[in-house]
Amino acid sequence: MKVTFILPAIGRKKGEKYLKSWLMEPLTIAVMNTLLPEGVEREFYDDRIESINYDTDSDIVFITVETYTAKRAYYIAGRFREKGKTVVLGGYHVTLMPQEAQEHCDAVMINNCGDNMKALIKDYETGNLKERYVGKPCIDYKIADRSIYRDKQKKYLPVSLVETGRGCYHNCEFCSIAKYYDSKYIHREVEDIIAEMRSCKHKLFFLVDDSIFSDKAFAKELFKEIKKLKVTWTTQITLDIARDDETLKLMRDSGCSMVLIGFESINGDNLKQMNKEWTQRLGERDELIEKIHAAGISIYASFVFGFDEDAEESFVRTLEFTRKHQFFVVAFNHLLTFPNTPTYKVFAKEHRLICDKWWLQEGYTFGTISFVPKRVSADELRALCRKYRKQFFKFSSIVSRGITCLKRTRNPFINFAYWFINILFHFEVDKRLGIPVGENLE
Ligand code: B12
Ligand code: SF4
Repeated sequence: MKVTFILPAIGRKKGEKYLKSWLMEPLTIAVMNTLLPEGVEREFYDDRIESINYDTDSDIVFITVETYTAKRAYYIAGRFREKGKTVVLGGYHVTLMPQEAQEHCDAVMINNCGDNMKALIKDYETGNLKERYVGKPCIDYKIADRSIYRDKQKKYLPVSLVETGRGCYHNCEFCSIAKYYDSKYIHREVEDIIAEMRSCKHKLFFLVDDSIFSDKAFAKELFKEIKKLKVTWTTQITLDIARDDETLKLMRDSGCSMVLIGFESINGDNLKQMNKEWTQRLGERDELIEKIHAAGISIYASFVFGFDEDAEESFVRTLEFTRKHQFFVVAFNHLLTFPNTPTYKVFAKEHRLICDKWWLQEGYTFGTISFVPKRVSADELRALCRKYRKQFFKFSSIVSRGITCLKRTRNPFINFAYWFINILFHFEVDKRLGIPVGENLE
């Protein structure tokens, strides 16, 4: 019995390499590898960096699907099915759109794998494969087995990805995580996380949780243990962490040097529209940011444009805000109508979707707006995102923020990361835009 794992790529511009900042180790594959029963032979193709062998002698092909990779995933699934292989699809997009995915494979797995991985293998071996396996939020492994991509590790960015929990207890309307995990949060055992971190090659960690602070007691215990490892790490948090001085200190002392915060918008009405107005109740936003910075932790600030109040002045004000706080790095993304989220449903009801299934649309490119914004046109929104990214990542801005960041943290890893990431993003502003989704990958 042999299985093949596939991580599909988003797409590539003709003659160009895959976007460097997207090339992180595929933790999803390591976790699925861990959940396979013993005795099953396995192999892995990473579509971002290598060609897929469609003539493999595997019995089952497991493909992980995100919304941006759905078109490519369905193409790969089709090629394997032509060769008579059994194809199983799973992941975020499949959980959001199981009906659609089912048309392209023999079985779908919805939500987390859990025991379903073993059940599916058994069903296949006994000729009883079901069309649908439905899991529930769970984390059921001790240490993710990365041996499946050890031979490719050099091609990934030198960061180890580890998950400490899954889900988030907030319910922002545009968010796939809120929908996937039904606004619930679960976490792993601290001793498993620490053992996994010890086993990782790179001592710079990205803890991939969406909200590591969802269970305060757990977070505090974890930070105390991470401190003993003497590593540097980063994660995604919500601003409420800054209200808890003790946790903030524990975080800093354990090696946390940068956090990604999804501010999304600085406009109160927009925050209300996305059900994230709770961030306004936390207290003075500027003060909370200052507290995080004063603790020696840098901020990767993420903003989303395209909500109903957004026009050019939102970009101007947001740029001023990012300059005032001299953020480590920012993302100026446009709103994405991810399938089956409340945002998607509202836009569909208001007949504002330019294309229902933009992720499968012929000729769709990364950065294309898939809905009709209220105060600007779709093309203007796209152009504004580009214009203000360019402003933030121009060299004079990189140098001035770099000096501030140098003063904030003495950590050499983070100082190196600052220059590396900002210069990379400077060049990637235009590289990202227009990547044809699902194209130029053979
Ligand atoms: C790390 C990460 C990244 C890394 C790269 C990760 C990588 N693949 O190399 C970086 C920072 C580069 C990145 C970039 C992007 N990301 Co990202 N990322 C994540 C993050 C935080 C963790 C992913 C992870 O490793 N999870 C841990 C694994 C173990 O969990 P899992 O993937 O859910 O897998 C479990 C199940 O889903 C299931 N499963 C998954 N696949 C399959 C397949 C089969 C066959 C089966 C049976 C089961 C199964 O089994 C697993 C174990 O239970 C997630 C959010 C999150 N917390 O998961 C977002 C997330 C996946 N990213 C997202 C997005 C949108 C992006 C970008 C498009 C952002 C952008 N605008 O540039 C890019 C696209 C990059 C690309 N695909 O090439 C979205 C996807 C939403 C969606 N509907 O598809 C997510 C969910 C974030 C969010 N808040 O919405 N990302
Ligand atoms: S806080 Fe972040 S992860 Fe949680 S629901 Fe909102 S956008 Fe999603």
